[in-house]
Amino acid sequence: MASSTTANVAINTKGLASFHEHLKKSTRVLALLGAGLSASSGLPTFRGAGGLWRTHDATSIATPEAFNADPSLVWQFYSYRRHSALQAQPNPAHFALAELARKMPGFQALSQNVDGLSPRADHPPEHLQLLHGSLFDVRCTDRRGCGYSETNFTDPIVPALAIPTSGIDPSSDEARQAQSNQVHAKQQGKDLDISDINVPLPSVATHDLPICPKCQKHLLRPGVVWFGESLPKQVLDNVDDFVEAGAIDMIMVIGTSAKVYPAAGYTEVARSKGARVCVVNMDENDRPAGGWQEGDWFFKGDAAVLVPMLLEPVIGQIGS
Ligand code: BJW
Repeated sequence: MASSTTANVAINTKGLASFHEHLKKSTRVLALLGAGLSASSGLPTFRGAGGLWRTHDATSIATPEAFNADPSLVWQFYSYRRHSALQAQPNPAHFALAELARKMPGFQALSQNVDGLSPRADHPPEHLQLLHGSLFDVRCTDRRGCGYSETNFTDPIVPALAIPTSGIDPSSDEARQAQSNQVHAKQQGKDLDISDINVPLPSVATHDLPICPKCQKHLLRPGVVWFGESLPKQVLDNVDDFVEAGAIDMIMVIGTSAKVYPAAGYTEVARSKGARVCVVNMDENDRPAGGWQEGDWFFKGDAAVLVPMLLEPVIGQIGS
């Protein structure tokens, strides 16, 4: 079978042609998005290399139990993630999917990512379902009464959760240069990588963590979906409405290990509505939930390179 290679991708040209033919005929398409979509923006994935935060498996911190046991540690993890996400830029795959949403009214992206990069690529919100919430939503931990929630991009969200910096000798040339450029003292040092166990983690007292401004009693928590918690009802309803509205031509499964439910199960839901499956992943072992079927496509490589190429017949060439 004819194939060609470019940076970090192996392209099966016969598969690409048949994918393009199918895409051009498609009107109702789903995309299930995972952490691999943002990998080339510099954000780590959950599983495999990069899935460790200090000594902790990242998925073990993403639980209500971990937050209840050690809210300071969990908030430090999320403060680091908020800071990293704000430093990162959307990559060509985020922009390509956003453009597809503008060009194809029957396209819905179901994103497991909480990093805010799809919204920052101007992905139309009515075509983007944030299955696992957002790092930039926070809400009161009092589930019974308060009900407070807000969107919050402040970095750090409270001073105690600032990412520690290396600090610079104030008498150094670097510090003098920073002062003459009117750089704030806090910005003079380099961020320390507190995901590295060799970098000391400052201790943060519980009373210095974000407190709910409404009840002024309970802690705020990140507005993400942890294991054992329900996905946002409105988001689930929106996906159900799309699925119930008719046949689905295709689901693209991009940069996800497809191990977490109910998200992973949408591939089989789409198949039950007639969809063909296209997987974009660095790792051919990360199969779609339910396994491979005749007629599926698999494109191995970096989503940031492959997705714009795959969508080009509908979206044209996009700038980065
Ligand atoms: C690249 C690349 C590049 C790298 N280009 N590719 C049915 C069966 C069994 C269990 C359950 C079930 N239904 C529900 C459950 C329980 C549970 C669950 O799924 N457990 C599984 C582990 C088995 N699900 C839940 O608890 C969910 N809630 C729920 O169902 O409520 C009702 C209920 C409760 C209890 C019982 C029954 C029902 C909630 C799930 C919440 C998941 N939350 C997290 C954290 C979010 C907050 C945060 O970010 O901190 O979501 S966990 C984590 O995993 C995060 C991710 O969104 C999610 C998926 O990870 P993803 O995106 O796939 O990342 P990776 O790292 O796994 O994969 C990256 C991929 O990219 C790899 O394939 C790479 O090869 C690839 N890649 N670079 C292309 N450049």
